[in-house]
Amino acid sequence: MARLTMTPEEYIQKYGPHISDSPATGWDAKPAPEKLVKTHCCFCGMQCGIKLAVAANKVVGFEPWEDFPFNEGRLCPKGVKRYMQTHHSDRLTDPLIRTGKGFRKASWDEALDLIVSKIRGIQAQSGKNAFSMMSGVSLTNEKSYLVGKFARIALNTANLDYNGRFCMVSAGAGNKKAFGIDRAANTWSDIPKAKVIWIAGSNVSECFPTLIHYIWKARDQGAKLVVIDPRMTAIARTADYHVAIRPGTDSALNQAILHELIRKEHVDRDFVEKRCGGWSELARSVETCTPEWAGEICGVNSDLIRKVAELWGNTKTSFLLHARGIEQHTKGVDNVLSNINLVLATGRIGREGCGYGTITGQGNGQGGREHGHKCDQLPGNRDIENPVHREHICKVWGITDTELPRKGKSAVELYEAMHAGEIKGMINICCNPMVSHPDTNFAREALEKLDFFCVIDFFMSETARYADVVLPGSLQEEEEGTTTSAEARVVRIRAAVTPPENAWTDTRILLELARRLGKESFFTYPDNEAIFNELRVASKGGTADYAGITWERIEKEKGVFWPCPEIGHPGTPRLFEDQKSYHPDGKFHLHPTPYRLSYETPDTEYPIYLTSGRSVFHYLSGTQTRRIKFLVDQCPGPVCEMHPALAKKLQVSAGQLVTLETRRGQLTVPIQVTEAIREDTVFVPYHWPERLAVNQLTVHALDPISKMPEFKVAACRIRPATREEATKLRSDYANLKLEAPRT
Ligand SMILES: Nc1nc2c(c(=O)[nH]1)N[C@H]1C(S)=C(S)[C@@H](COP(=O)(O)OP(=O)(O)OC[C@H]3O[C@@H](n4cnc5c(=O)[nH]c(N)nc54)[C@H](O)[C@@H]3O)O[C@H]1N2
Ligand SMILES: Nc1nc2c(c(=O)[nH]1)N[C@H]1C(S)=C(S)[C@@H](COP(=O)(O)OP(=O)(O)OC[C@H]3O[C@@H](n4cnc5c(=O)[nH]c(N)nc54)[C@H](O)[C@@H]3O)O[C@H]1N2
Ligand code: SF4
Ligand SMILES: [Mo]
Repeated sequence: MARLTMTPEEYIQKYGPHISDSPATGWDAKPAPEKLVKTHCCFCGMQCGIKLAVAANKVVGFEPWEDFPFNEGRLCPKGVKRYMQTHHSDRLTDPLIRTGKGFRKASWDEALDLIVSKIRGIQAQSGKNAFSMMSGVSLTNEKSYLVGKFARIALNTANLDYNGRFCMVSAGAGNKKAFGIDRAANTWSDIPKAKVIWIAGSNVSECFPTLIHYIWKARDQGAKLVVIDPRMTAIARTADYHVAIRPGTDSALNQAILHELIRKEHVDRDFVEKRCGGWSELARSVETCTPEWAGEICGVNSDLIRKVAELWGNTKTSFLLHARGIEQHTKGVDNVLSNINLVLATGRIGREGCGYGTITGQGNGQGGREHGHKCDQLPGNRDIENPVHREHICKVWGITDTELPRKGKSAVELYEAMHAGEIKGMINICCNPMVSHPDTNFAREALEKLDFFCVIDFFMSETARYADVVLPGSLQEEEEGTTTSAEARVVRIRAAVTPPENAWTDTRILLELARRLGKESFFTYPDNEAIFNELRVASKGGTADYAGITWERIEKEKGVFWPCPEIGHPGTPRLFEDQKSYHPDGKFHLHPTPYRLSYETPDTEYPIYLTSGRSVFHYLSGTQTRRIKFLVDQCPGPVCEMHPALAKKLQVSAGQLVTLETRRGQLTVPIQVTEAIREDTVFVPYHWPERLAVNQLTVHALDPISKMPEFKVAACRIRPATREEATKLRSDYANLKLEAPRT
């Protein structure tokens, strides 16, 4: 048993409120912790170090892990409350099988036998690819790799995709096009060394609270800050320049900025000519993109565009960050490339204080997008259609090329195929599409058409309610493994406790299913470390090369940055130090990004822009945070942020219930009147299910390259809610056991 760093009395004195703050329902945790387990927060891509306090096989609290180099003990509101989910009374503890009246408990044998017979039946009748799998990147690297191999070998289906399709794929595709590698180019420690910080489409303060410290450090040293967001977020309020852009127009803004950089001779000619490919075509593409032209499109003052271009052009060091605000569009890849063009045109990359990075969203959004979770990908970020890449993986897995499925359908395309009746079965692990899928009414119809649907989760998510079989899986803190943080640091996840009662680890479930599907010989791992060691071999030679990373090294070095091709290799905190990309020609590739409209823009019928995102108090589909009383008290349900001028025009006022309508559906919410948003745009956070889901309203149109859905732009109209809608809303809150909005 590990020794405590302080006595139980000191612990309770210092952290008492946390350990006595028991979950909304269920056990009252008072025991003094017996051990502290150094691991990482299960939520966002920051992967903050945390010490979980454990007593009697229960997580009873936490302590800050002050010597973990990224967050140095700092945590956000979700991080400090995360431990309260572990033994929540809502945990699923037995397999469940659907009956005419709901679910009944079943034995593992019965549930697994049923799943296997359904897989066999569907595949025999409709072909291998009629059975599909959806996965998620709250899963560790080991589980992500295992899911990829399980789908390809045990299910032998091409149709596997993951929830990063809603999150990181536009950034990934843009990064691969420009750099030949998909990760942030620098570690966060370069941020304080930069003199201009540029944040495009990220609500950093609410979504990556522990990253803010690095930005403050840069500010303390005189850095200027530019924020591009339709809303004046907390970070935008502190910026030197806030560009309150119209949703869906970032590529036009960036084209005009590039136009200005060229006109004012701020381009690093030597860098673009020697180190980049495609400069003259790119320069030509922005010849007519004046600030006036972009100002009209983006709904911002052309002088402001000139000022930010001047700031970006004049600095010697800089760090550009972006997140889903620019990526979740039908032109997400173009938006990403247009930001990268600004970095490359000024040659500020691969050096101290000269950085670029997309901020990875989910806990393992980085590692989980590298090791074969995606419909078009094999481990090591290899391409499933590339014969050389296929050969390497076939060798590692001991199969022939004909046994390895080819490229499958991406997440939304899977749902379209389910809706069309082509895909008839699915296993869903770690994804809650009934909240997070665009156009949830369409997603529901698709789920209802399945002949068989299985969900592996530790809570009865809104999606699990549509399942035929629900298997009780495990939380991050119940298995050994690794994740890869947003700065590409591979870190160790420690098992603090074992799954409660009759729940199994996710790994055990997948291995047992593989065995029952007759593929045991491909899945003989004595422990999770053996899975990681196979992942190392599978990734070797790929761009996401983990070959030199061991669990032991990670622990000793407090994380190792990939690529790390050999044991003796130090890892790669900063990419491109040799001023070369990972493309075979070693050049950075510039791409013109001609502006095009979003899939749906406001018109006379639906005149208002609707965009969506997050609140600091909830995580994604909310399954994990809507059960924690403190977080629910802080933020019980969605609100519609609206500018006072729009409220006046619509003759509605603060707190009033309104109904938002789009061509897909409607949503009744209270209004939050705020000047911190454009007059033509409303914003709704998306963490709630069913009739509280903003995704009833969104479009499922996709970026043609990344297949990312356009969460960030839809056209809506707004009117006061009717009496029936208000009553319905109150019953929705009652069903969710929440206090209804006071209106
Ligand atoms: N509290 C909390 N933190 C989280 C998460 C969570 O659910 N809750 N989720 C994690 C995950 S998976 C992710 S992906 C990240 C997301 O992190 P972010 O991308 O930072 O968060 P979002 O709220 O999705 O969107 C960011 C901003 O984009 C703006 N925006 C909307 N449309 C546009 C546009 O067209 N252009 C520009 N420039 N901006 C636009 C919105 O106003 C919003 O402020 O957060 C991670 N961290
Ligand atoms: N309108 C709108 N919609 C959006 C977005 C937006 O900005 N606007 N953002 C999109 C983004 S960026 C994202 S990332 C997606 C996320 O969308 P989802 O993937 O649906 O979100 P999660 O809440 O992470 O769902 C994970 C589910 O798996 C479970 N789970 C978590 N960890 C584990 C685990 O280790 N094992 C098992 N077995 N289960 C686990 C949770 O209980 C939960 O039910 O939402 C997208 N949807
Ligand atoms: S910033 Fe992200 S990783 Fe850190 S404590 Fe908050 S949710 Fe967890
Ligand atoms: Mo995400």
